[in-house]
Amino acid sequence: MAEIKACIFDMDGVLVSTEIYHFKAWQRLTETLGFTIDEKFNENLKGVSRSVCIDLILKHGGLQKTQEEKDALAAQKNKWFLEYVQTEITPKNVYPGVINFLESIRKAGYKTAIGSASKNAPLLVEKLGIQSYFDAIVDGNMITKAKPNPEVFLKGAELIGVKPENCVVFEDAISGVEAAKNGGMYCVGVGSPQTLTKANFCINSFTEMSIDRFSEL
Ligand code: B16
Ligand code: MG
Repeated sequence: MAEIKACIFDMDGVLVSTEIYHFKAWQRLTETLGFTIDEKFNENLKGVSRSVCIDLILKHGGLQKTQEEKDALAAQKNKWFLEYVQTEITPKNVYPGVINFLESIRKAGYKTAIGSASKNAPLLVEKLGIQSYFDAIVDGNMITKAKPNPEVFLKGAELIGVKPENCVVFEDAISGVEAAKNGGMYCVGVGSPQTLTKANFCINSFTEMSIDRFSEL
């Protein structure tokens, strides 16, 4: 395996516990449409852009909508998501072990970036106060192709000046793990190996990651 020189982190579900609020907002939306979604279906929505989520949800409910109607549904979901963010999200929502791990890898000379599908990533990064831990941040406003396309991670690698094969991506979503692998990167899954089957290996939490374990990669 090539030498690792940089870490690219997905945001929602990896750095911060926001996935529950995306899920709650999607559930609220589907209830207005007359059906429900469960956690298993929600795995398909993780890491995927808002507009692709709308298409997946409508297909799941057997509904067809015009583009204008889809845009209105996406806006409603985002309004509810942002209400949760405003009331629930503070720096305390950064997952355990994340800050320690970021500090130790940066001290050891690794570059760091965020590669998130979310158009709300800049707002969240600011609310969490974590901007200074990253050399580059790529968010959903800067890309045109949703994960599993590797665009978000390739752009991150380009901005920090590291080749894809020298990057490790941390991801919680099936689509995100596939994006990392499609980009020729090593991938650590954050979650269950039964779900993230294509990851090189999985962790449950960054409390399991020390600089020694990381260096063994
Ligand atoms: P937004 P990530 C993703 O962020 C989330 O996993 C996914 O649930 C969400 O639908 C997507 O961002 C788009 O987010 O509606 O805020 O633009 O995991 O790639 O950091
Ligand atoms: Mg994620």
